[in-house]
Amino acid sequence: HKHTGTLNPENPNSRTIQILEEMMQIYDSLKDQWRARSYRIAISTLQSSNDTYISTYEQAISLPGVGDRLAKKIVEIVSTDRLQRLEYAKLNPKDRILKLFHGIYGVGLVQARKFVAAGYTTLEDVKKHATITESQRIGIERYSDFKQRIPREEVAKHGEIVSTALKTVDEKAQSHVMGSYRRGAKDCGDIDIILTKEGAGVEELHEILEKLVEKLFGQKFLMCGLAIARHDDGTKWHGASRLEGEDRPWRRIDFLVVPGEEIGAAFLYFTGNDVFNRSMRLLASKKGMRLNQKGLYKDVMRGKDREKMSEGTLLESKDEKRIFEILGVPYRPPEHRIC
Ligand code: DCP
Ligand code: MG
Ligand code: MN
Repeated sequence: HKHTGTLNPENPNSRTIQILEEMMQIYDSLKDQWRARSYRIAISTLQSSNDTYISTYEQAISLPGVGDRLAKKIVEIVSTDRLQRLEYAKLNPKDRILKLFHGIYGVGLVQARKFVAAGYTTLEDVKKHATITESQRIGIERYSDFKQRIPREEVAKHGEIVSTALKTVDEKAQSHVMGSYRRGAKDCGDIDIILTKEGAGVEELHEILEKLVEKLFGQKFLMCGLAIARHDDGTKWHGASRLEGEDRPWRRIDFLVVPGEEIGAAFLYFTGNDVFNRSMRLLASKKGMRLNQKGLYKDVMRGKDREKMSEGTLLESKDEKRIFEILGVPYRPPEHRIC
């Protein structure tokens, strides 16, 4: 095979071409002639668009021989410099099994490695033979449900059901759908919801969460609880919810309980994405400040190994935009918070 992409670095699409060629060769070797052919056509189209850098979905889909799926792949390559599908195809069988196990709700990399080392190769093996928690068992039984992306419109419906139920628990409490939904994603991995109430402290909010969860179980909206973590910096509740209908998939839903005073910092944290959050925290620490899901602080005292000695003085926690301002960076709307 010719690697025209690497041979012609003049072409602004040479990186895209290179990755598409690798993918095409994999389809060739899998004897998937139909896919290999559509990749071949897309590659030759890109090779002849020598003067235009194809970087958006609209540009890609307008190329002859490029359909919806390939256009999305091109956008993925351009924006992340890689193609997940290709990386998966390049994994060896052992790593594929590791990835499968690591994808079980509540199973970390260490435990997934243990399952592989024990010789398990399927989810059934793990369910039958490994010692796992009740939540992990549900994670296996609902594996394919939890792996499916959730259409944006459905996330909105779950959000409305929660907010309606919440009003009956406490009419002053509020819920907000966060995560990838707030960033405008057209589908989401799970449903992230902040629960808050102006002026309420942690104890009151815990009570609200408890009543809300009970109510939503009663409505047969919540299907199971998976984890609850009570922290001083907000309680997290993990579970699964489902729209009405037996055959509907279970969706992963996360509640984060946030005191009204900390709503700005919590919005920033729970909107993400995670890489953007890391970059904001790094920026804060470079400026001698500290950012977490409760607020932005200055004068954080650190010991000799940079371990934290004190929280420092709170600069801002209520107003998301002010946090950007104090950090000296232009406000970024949620849709642009992807690194
Ligand atoms: N978060 C974070 N660091 C983590 C996990 C989460 O900063 N290790 C924050 C940023 C995320 C938000 O919490 O955007 C919600 O976490 P999710 O795992 O639900 O991620 P997203 O909602 O961003 O994406 P997805 O559509 O996959 O759920
Ligand atoms: Mg999410
Ligand atoms: Mn989540």
